[in-house]
Amino acid sequence: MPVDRLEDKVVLRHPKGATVEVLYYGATVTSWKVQGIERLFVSANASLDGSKPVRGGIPVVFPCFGAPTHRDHMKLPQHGFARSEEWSFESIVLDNDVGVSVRLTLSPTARIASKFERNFKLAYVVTLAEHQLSTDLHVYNPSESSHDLEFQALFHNYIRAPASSVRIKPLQNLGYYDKTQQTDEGKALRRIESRAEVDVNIFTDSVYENSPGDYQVSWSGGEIDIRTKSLDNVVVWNPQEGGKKIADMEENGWERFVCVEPGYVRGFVKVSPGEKWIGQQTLTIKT
Ligand code: TA6
Repeated sequence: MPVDRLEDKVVLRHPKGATVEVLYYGATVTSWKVQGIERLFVSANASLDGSKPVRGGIPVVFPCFGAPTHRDHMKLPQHGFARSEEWSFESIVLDNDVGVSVRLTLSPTARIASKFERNFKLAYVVTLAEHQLSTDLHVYNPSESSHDLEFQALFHNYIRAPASSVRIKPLQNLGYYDKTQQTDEGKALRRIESRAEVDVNIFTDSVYENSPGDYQVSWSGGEIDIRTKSLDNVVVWNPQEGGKKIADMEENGWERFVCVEPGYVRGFVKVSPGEKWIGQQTLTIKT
């Protein structure tokens, strides 16, 4: 069966051997295997039972990135609610030799509405090809009033890779907010990226502006390329030893991943009633 619907997740299998697992909780992609090799990092201490967001895989960040700053988001936790709600399986979108694809959805529940009053409908399409994984987030504003839906969105990719040899490009000359350094007003320090290839050998938490949308993430022995649409920013994160303070991080887990997270997180996407927005990424195994 190319699509197995289990109690807590859906498993996609490509005829050429690749597999992907998507938890209904958070619509979190928790595994992506190509040629039998796991390409995503999930902490051995991650909770996969729906009690907290998954530490690893691809959590979906919506409608706020980090602590809320928009007046519509003020009651929400860090990174919003999408990663900690139960999504519904809607349909198999594609099932052929090229790709296998499913669509999950999330609409307001009483619990969400108690913290986020705007109407919305989210659809998440996960597509597995022989060497590729695509995730598309569709955000609809079904509101019948005149309220715009204003949000941020991001794919929090935990790429399995030896952090000490990871290099990310092209980010040179981009402006970025360095969240590891604060200004006197307590804001992230704005810098210009001077490096042709960015590493994560020290604690890194950088939010790039006006980023090119396509990235190469390489390390000794591997490379994953990321192509995106409608995502103006990319975040590069690795906590290094600070990862010891993250309760669900496995021992020295930060040595085994880099987060490269395409998103729209500087300012807000605004979707008018009846309109929709789609943010997309495709991860391709190069080596
Ligand atoms: O995307 C980077 C980031 O926002 C970091 O600042 C870091 O805290 C990380 O996400 C993890 O956040 P989480 O809420 O999952 O612990």
